[in-house]
Amino acid sequence: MTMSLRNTVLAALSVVPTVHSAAHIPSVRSGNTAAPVLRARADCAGDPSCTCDVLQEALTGVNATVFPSDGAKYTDFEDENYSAACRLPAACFVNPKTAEEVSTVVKILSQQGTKFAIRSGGHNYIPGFGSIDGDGILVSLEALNSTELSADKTTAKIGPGNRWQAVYEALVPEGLIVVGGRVGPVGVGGLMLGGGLSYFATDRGLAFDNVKSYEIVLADGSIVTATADNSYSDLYKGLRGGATNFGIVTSYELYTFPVGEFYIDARSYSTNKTTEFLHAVAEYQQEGQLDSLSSISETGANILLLYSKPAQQPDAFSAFYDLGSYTPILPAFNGSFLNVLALTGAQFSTGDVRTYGETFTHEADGDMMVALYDIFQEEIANLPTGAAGVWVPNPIAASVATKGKQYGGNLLGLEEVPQQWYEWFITWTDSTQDESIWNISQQITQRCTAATKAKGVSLPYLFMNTAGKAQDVLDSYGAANVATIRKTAAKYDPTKVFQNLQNDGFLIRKI
Ligand SMILES: Cc1cc2nc3c(=O)[nH]c(=O)nc-3n(C[C@H](O)[C@H](O)[C@H](O)COP(=O)(O)OP(=O)(O)OC[C@H]3O[C@@H](n4cnc5c(N)ncnc54)[C@H](O)[C@@H]3O)c2cc1C
Ligand SMILES: *[C@@H]1O[C@H](CO)[C@@H](O)[C@H](O)[C@H]1NC(C)=O
Ligand SMILES: *[C@@H]1O[C@H](CO)[C@@H](O)[C@H](O)[C@H]1NC(C)=O
Ligand SMILES: *[C@@H]1O[C@H](CO)[C@@H](O)[C@H](O)[C@H]1NC(C)=O
Ligand SMILES: *[C@@H]1O[C@H](CO)[C@@H](O)[C@H](O)[C@H]1NC(C)=O
Ligand SMILES: *[C@@H]1O[C@H](CO)[C@@H](O)[C@H](O)[C@H]1NC(C)=O
Ligand SMILES: CC(=O)N[C@H]1CO[C@H](CO)[C@@H](O)[C@@H]1O
Repeated sequence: MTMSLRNTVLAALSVVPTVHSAAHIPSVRSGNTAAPVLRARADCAGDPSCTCDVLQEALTGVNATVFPSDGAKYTDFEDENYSAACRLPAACFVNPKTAEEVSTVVKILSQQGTKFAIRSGGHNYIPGFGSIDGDGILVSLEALNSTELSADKTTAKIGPGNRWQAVYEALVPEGLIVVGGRVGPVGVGGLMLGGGLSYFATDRGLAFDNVKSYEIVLADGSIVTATADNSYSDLYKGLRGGATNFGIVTSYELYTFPVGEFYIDARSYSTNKTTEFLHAVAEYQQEGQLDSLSSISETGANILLLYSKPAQQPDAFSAFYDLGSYTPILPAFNGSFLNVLALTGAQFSTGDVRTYGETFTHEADGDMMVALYDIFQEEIANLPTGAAGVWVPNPIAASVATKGKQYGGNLLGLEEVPQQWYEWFITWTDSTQDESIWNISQQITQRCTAATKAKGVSLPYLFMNTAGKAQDVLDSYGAANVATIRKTAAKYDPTKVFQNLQNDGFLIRKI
């Protein structure tokens, strides 16, 4: 690249001011100041590797690094994604280390019209969401990994590139915690955008119901802070459902709360008890879950009974105690939240495993749960050799919807009833099986959804964090919420950078 190209790039970048002030009028409304400079830019004419060079030049001397496909660390970056089916060969990886560097990256991608994908923890299962192949660039946020407590310790600013493990390791020794993921290795960035299911949902709603402010880089490169009551309050509200439709979030400021010891009871029930077990889950939803200190989570036959105070067999879990024999994973104990993470994190290996799953929702109903499990068993009997299925009901209390409303409202359109958010997934290793597994997955969702509709217990909501590639997640929030997301996207991204250049995602362009 020539010196004049470098100067042109740097000049272009310095023209657009970065905006920190919360009270500032959104710069997108005062016209895109970058536009005149665009004509003088180096024109990559859609060639992503040329854009990689432009990024490299612009970021020389700052902290971010661009990893070209022949670079030493390229493979490390490619391999970050959880599902091996999502480890795609981007034209290059760029890892900005500050919000300013993210802004530089967004301006260049926008100016060059180059396709891109955004990745935080890489745990999304859908190829092309947090990954992109050679026709685009992956913006990898893992260096935005700080966790900073406010001076009065009532909030923590958490970078999207964190894994929850690091967040909790920073907060729990202070006697504090935030509403976040249940498993240590999972990323912050994507989980927070989809809502975020934690062990505290019954008591405190979803993770994003507990955000005080978002710092986000918009399409024109401006860096804005959105809160419930500043001039970006519409953007703040939009981010409680609208996910990747507005920009790249560079920090989540979450309310903290005190945390002490938990009663931790991890056990597994024999598969020949599945019918009784699923009825116990439904019974827990009607009674035990009303005790908002309790939560249960499952992965296949393993279940974690968690109570957010020291206890001895709390009544909330009596539906499970009544089931009789089980195999303890560990004898029940009182322990810290970091003990909980050590237990759950160990359940998820990565290696070369490909993973894909989908979701659907219905009102709590034990018989329905058994019928759905039977459908799943029938379908996974058709899986090709080497593939396996895991069935994960997530019992959601009515209070999750209520708390969301109390904490400022979100755009998910949740109904205030006890409900099941299913999460099920398939693991395999042979890439030639990808298509047949995606097909079987869609078949499972279709059959299960039809069964819940036939019984009149279907709910429209689809949980973004566990949804499949063809599922209409935004549509499931209802027409009024879709209209809000559409309007907010049009206001903050009038040139449609995140609609048209973003590789894939739950985007408003699709509906
Ligand atoms: C083992 C495992 C355990 C899980 N446990 C939970 C759980 O307890 N609770 C729960 O709610 N979910 C859970 N999930 C689901 C999880 O929330 C999603 O996989 C989520 O997408 C992970 O976020 P990420 O940052 O790792 O993903 P990524 O794949 O990096 O990102 C997901 C999506 O968000 C976009 N994105 C990411 N960061 C940003 C950003 N900063 N700005 C704009 N767009 C961005 C990406 O482009 C992509 O479309 C789990 C998943 C796995 C595999
Ligand atoms: C590089 O990172 C350091 C530490 O985070 C920061 O102080 C410095 O300002 C960054 N440099 C640039 C040019 O962004
Ligand atoms: C955070 O990111 C920086 C830069 O990539 C890295 O050096 C550091 O090890 C990371 N910290 C954690 C806790 O992962
Ligand atoms: C169920 O499985 C358990 C353990 O695998 C076994 O001990 C028990 O005999 C089985 N019960 C029936 C009725 O098959
Ligand atoms: C946890 O601590 C409580 C209160 O000290 C105690 O009553 C209970 O027996 C303990 N539970 C376990 C499993 O040790
Ligand atoms: C998957 O489904 C599509 C659409 O129905 C079909 O065209 C394709 O042949 C299927 N592929 C496999 C491997 O089953
Ligand atoms: C984050 C993660 O799971 N990374 C893994 C991706 O896959 C490679 C190759 O199998 C592993 O080495 C990484 O640990």
